[in-house]
Amino acid sequence: MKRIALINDLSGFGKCSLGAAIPVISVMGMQACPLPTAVLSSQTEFESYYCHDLTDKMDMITDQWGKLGVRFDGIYSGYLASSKQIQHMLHFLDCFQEEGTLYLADPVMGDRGFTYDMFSREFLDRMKELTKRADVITPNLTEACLLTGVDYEELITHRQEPDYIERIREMCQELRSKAERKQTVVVTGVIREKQGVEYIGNIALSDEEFVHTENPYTGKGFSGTGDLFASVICGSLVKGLSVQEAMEKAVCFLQDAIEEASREDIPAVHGVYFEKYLSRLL
Ligand code: PXL
Repeated sequence: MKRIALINDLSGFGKCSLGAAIPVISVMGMQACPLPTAVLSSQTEFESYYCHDLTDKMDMITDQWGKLGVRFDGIYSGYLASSKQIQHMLHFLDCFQEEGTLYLADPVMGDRGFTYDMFSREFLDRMKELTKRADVITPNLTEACLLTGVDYEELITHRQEPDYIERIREMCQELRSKAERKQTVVVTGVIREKQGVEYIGNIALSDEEFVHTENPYTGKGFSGTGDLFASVICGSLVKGLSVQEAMEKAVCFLQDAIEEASREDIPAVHGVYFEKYLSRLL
């Protein structure tokens, strides 16, 4: 059975991080091996939350896994709570990243033009280092801007222009050119307007493929959708699907879950009804 290491936090509410990645990887028929970076009462966009940081436990778990002699077909890193945790993640890669291991780094740092609580200049520099080592990165548009130094607010003023997607493709190409390996860049949450209607899409660029998917936008960004998306991409690529197939699978899984949560007016921080659609990943 294929095996994927999941380095991410465990949040009680928000349907994100390990709470999203474990069910997705499991239903796709692979072993999910969680390495929790922190345990939180809820994700950090709730008004108040408690965070139990596990930074100093990361190497202990990594080293015990090393002693077991286990190997991974995939490694997926998501939310990292500090620059120190990124250093521990680099140690994890030194131990487990080998030929044939697909490493997906989701550079979780912010969304909709805002940065999360853990963000700092130093965090960004370390995250740039980490993403260079990945086979696949899945930044949302905010994170892609941070990684390339593009001004998010300025970029989105071009939303209605015909070359908007081309601009983002160029950002993908710039990110790829910085990587240490042939990297696939998947930018999520690309919103644009066509004839007064808003669409949300994802753009992927690899050596062989350029993929752009798009669906009508409900106007609301829900917690955990980026994590669910990255989990499906990781699982699909480890299984050997193409980037196009992986993106289609992720969209087919998420679109209805998002639309349903939108219709029911669920508070965005609580996340979407993904559980009802897990069977689409079987
Ligand atoms: O979904 C990204 C994410 C993951 N983990 C934690 C978060 C967030 C986004 O806010 O706070 C703890």
